[in-house]
Amino acid sequence: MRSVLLVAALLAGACTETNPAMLVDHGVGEGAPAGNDGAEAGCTMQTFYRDADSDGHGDDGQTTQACNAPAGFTGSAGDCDDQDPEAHPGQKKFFTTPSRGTASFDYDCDGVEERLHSALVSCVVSGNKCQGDGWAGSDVPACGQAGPMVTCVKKRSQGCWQSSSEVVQSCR
Ligand SMILES: [Ca+2]
Ligand SMILES: [Ca+2]
Repeated sequence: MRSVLLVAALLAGACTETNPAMLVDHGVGEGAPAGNDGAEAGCTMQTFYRDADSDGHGDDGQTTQACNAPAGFTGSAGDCDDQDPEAHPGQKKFFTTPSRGTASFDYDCDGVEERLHSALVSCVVSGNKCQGDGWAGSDVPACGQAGPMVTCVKKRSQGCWQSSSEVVQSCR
């Protein structure tokens, strides 16, 4: 029973800290409620999401209601892999290995594994330049798969020339 009261008191304290109006309304003298109901009613309860990897985005499936974000929770939802801090909404970087928790390449949580390089090579002469780059062969490598990446280079003796090197496909 004592621990229950302590938790209630802590919750009431947390609420009044962020809502000074509560102190004016109920904290002084007459009419102040004996229990914590009045203080709790003054809080704006919000939904918070479990953020196990501390990347600032939480798991939509693990929520709690509170006045303020409890430790380990955040107000931002949409983390598609809450075991990998590199995977979260808004991620701009591309990766050559899958994420830790869900083993997905969808690091920006938009539901799609977006490839960094998605074109096959097509070297073309444009004016005095040889332009273009992409993958050699007939297939664009899948996420995490290696393939020959071609860069188009103009050489005086060979015209538009393809320089190839092995590259691993990055995705997000
Ligand atoms: Ca997270
Ligand atoms: Ca994505």
